[in-house]
Amino acid sequence: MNARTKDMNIPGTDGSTLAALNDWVAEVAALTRPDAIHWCDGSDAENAKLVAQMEADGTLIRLNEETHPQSWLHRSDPQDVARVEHLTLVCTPERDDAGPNNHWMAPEEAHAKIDALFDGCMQGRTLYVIPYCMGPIDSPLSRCGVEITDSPYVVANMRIMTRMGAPALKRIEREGTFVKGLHSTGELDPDRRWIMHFPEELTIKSYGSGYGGNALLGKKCHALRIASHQARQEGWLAEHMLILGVENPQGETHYIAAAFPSACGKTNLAMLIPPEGYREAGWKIWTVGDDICWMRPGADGRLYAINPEAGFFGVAPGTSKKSNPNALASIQSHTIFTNVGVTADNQPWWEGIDNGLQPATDWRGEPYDPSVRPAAHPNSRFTVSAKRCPSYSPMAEDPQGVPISAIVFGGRRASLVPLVFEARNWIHGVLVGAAMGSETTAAATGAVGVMRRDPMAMKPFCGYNFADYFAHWLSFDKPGAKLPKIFHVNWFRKGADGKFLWPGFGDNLRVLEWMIKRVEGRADAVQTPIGALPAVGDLDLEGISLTGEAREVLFGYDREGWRAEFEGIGEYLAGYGERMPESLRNEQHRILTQLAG
Ligand code: GTP
Ligand code: SPV
Ligand code: MN
Repeated sequence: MNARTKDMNIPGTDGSTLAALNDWVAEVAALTRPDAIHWCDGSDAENAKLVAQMEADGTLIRLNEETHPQSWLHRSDPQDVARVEHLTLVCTPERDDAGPNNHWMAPEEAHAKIDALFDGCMQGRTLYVIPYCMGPIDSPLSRCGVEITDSPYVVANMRIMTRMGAPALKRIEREGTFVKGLHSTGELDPDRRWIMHFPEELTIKSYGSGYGGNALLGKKCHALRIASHQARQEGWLAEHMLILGVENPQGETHYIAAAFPSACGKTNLAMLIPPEGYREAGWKIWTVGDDICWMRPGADGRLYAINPEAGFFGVAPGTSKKSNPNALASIQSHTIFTNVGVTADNQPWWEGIDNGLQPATDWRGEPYDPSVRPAAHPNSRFTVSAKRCPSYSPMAEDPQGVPISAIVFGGRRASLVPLVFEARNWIHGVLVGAAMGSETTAAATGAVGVMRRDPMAMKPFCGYNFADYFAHWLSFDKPGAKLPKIFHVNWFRKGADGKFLWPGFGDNLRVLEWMIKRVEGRADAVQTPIGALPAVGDLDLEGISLTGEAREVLFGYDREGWRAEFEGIGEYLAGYGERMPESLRNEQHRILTQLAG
């Protein structure tokens, strides 16, 4: 491949046929002053070399080769275990373009601040250039980027999570454009840490963290924050959604996209195993994606979706043979585990794995003592190729994407919100998404279990003002559009005893079946001001037993409670001022009036 040189010692030496890329690498090298530059080709040999090097220096610990072939444990810095929302910035020239939903800094100030940290930060390290493609390499919906990092752990993860290496570089050279992501782990000092986005410049700069969404820049930084900005300009949607295919006994498949906030059940729903009766009848679930969805209208007016990712960066705790057998099967080999515990014979272990084994060492590398800390960090993760998932859909590689029949919003709501309801039309559906609330989880630093508004599960990920984002969503409702129906679910409603009232996991298919029947016009519903709810008898509940309390609250709605909720929603929307689309405010007002009447 032309003049591309590997492991060269002279920063800035020509590595691509694209001048813009070479120039940028040279500029970054001049600033960060690495000892060497390596252009990643994504090959097995390259990966083996990097892994061996990380094993030698302790970055990766080899797990039990017999039970978990080609699998490794990484222990991150204990102060670097989750996304850091307070240090994540959207740097638009105008503050209002970032909106009240983002932390903001003026671009010039932001560049100066973070470039000072990058100055000389790669001395003694290797600078890796990672060309990657988000989405199938031959899809018109895909977009490319290049991440520069000094972390071999990031390289190994990006290789699983994206289409990384030579084919991506070829596409970048053909297209001539790419998202620039500059990352350094720096000193891993929380006081010297920033995750900055410059949407107008298609640029990301991340310093001081090696963890997940802070460091694997193709994921949340590119595929959501930067992509949401591009999607708005180009007429598509970049969303924090899983995509799954539901195949009925007649062999027809409906694709559903669902937005739940971090650690609220996307991976689990995407890999769902049907309950026994459904399995016997011939129902199947196909996993297209578990975290991010890019959608755009096709020639027939329907929305077509791709999963821009190639792997899963999934929450480990709670993953068991019972809760998510597809995930467990996926991570039997060729997996990187981050911050889980290990057994005495070096098998990965986490709370809720339920495999009869006991942890010996916790995620900090200390002897396990449940009175000190859990064995696995609550936000511990596995990184694995989507191709290892038994339910991975062949359609996930289709360059045209899959047609979406239903969009689902949902959060963790211990009270008020019923199991499922349907929006009456697109505008109402956008309001349902905009009004989403959820209790916070360990996926980000900060308090856990606090209710907050998380519109469309995009609070931490929308790269621009939410008011403009809702207007963009509304703009899809135009003549000729055949838009999906919109639903809201809540798998996390709790009873008076504090326990979940709905069995969840595989049994969530009972709810999906009702949605599909609604899409096909074959199921009943009860109309209420908040939307259309199934009556208890409208869902197939054979094989599960629900208490009287569960039947009442999962399928009912509390008018007084919802009235207060809608007052809160009104206040929330008003916080965006004049920019908030009038039709959305009208819709909120219309429903509030009905609830009050
Ligand atoms: P991110 O990767 O952070 O975006 O998370 P996610 O939305 O993919 O969440 P995931 O599927 O990993 O689930 C997070 C937690 O929710 C796990 O502990 C699951 O066991 C739990 N969970 C998932 N689905 C259900 C469900 O239907 N009911 C209940 N009660 N818990 C669930
Ligand atoms: C999330 O927090 O929503 C994740 C994990 O999917 S991270 O990649 O860290 O964003
Ligand atoms: Mn996520």
